[in-house]
Amino acid sequence: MAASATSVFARSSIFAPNYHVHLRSYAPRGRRHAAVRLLRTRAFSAPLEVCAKESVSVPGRLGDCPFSQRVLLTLEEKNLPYDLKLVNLDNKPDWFLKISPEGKVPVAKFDDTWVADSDIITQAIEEKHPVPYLATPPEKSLVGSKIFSAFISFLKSKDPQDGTDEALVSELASFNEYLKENGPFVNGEKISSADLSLGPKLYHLEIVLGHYKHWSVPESLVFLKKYMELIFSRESFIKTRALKEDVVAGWRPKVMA
Ligand SMILES: N[C@@H](CCC(=O)N[C@@H](CS)C(=O)NCC(=O)O)C(=O)O
Repeated sequence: MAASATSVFARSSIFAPNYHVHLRSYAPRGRRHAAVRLLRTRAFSAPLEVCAKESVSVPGRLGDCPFSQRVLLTLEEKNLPYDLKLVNLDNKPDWFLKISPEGKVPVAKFDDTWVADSDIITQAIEEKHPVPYLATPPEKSLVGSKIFSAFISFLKSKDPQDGTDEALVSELASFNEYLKENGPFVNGEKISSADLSLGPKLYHLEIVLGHYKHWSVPESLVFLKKYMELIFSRESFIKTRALKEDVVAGWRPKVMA
C-alpha cells in the first residue's frame, strides 16, 4: 500500500545530490524521528518515488542492481528529482512486498500506482518528460541486448571448454563493430535509453568477470572500451553506480550455484 511505503525511508546517505534522501534514525519508540530532506530546486513536478536495492555492505547506500541504476540514470540524465527508497532485498519489508508483490526492484510510483520493471518505468518517464529525448529508435533498441545473457552464461560456466567465453567475445565484438560504424553511442552522437540500459550491465560484467574469472574485455575491442569509458565517466553514472564490493557480492550466488 502506497501510504505505508512512503513512511519508510532509506536510513542515510552521503551522496545524494539529485535525490531526496530521508535520514531516519532508529531512535527510541515514541520519539519523533528526524527526517532530513536534501532538496534541490527543480522547475517541475513532485519527485518521482523510486525503490531501488540497498547496498549489502553500506546501509543507506545505493546497491548493486543494474535495473535500478538504469532507472536512476534516466532520471539523472533528464535532470528529474526523485525520492529514493532503498530496499534491503535480503530482508524485504512488508510495505515493499505490498507495492512489489514479486519482491523486485526497481519500482516507481506514477499517479498513485506502483509500477515494476525498468523497461516500463523508463518508458513512462520518457512519455511524461520527453526533454531531453532519450528514446532509442526501435530499429536500434536491441543492439547489444544479447551481451548480458552471454555474460551470465560465461560467469556461471564451470567448463572452460563449453564455448561460453567465445560466445561472449563474439557478442562484444559485434557490438564493437556496430559502434565503430555508428557510435560513439548506440544512437550515434547522443546518449539514449539503450546506453542507459547497457552501461550498468557492462559495469557489472567488467567487475564480476575480472573478479571471478580473471577475464577482461579484449584490448582489441577499442570502440567498446571507449564506449564503456564514456558511459562510466558520466556524472550521472558516477552518482548512481554501485560499490564494486557489492557487485562482486551480488553475483556470488550465481557463481557458486
Ligand atoms: N526485468 C526487471 C528485473 C528486475 C530484477 O531482477 N531486480 C532484481 C535486483 S537487480 C531483484 O529485485 N531481485 C529480487 C531479489 O533479489 O530478491 C527489470 O528490468 O526491472
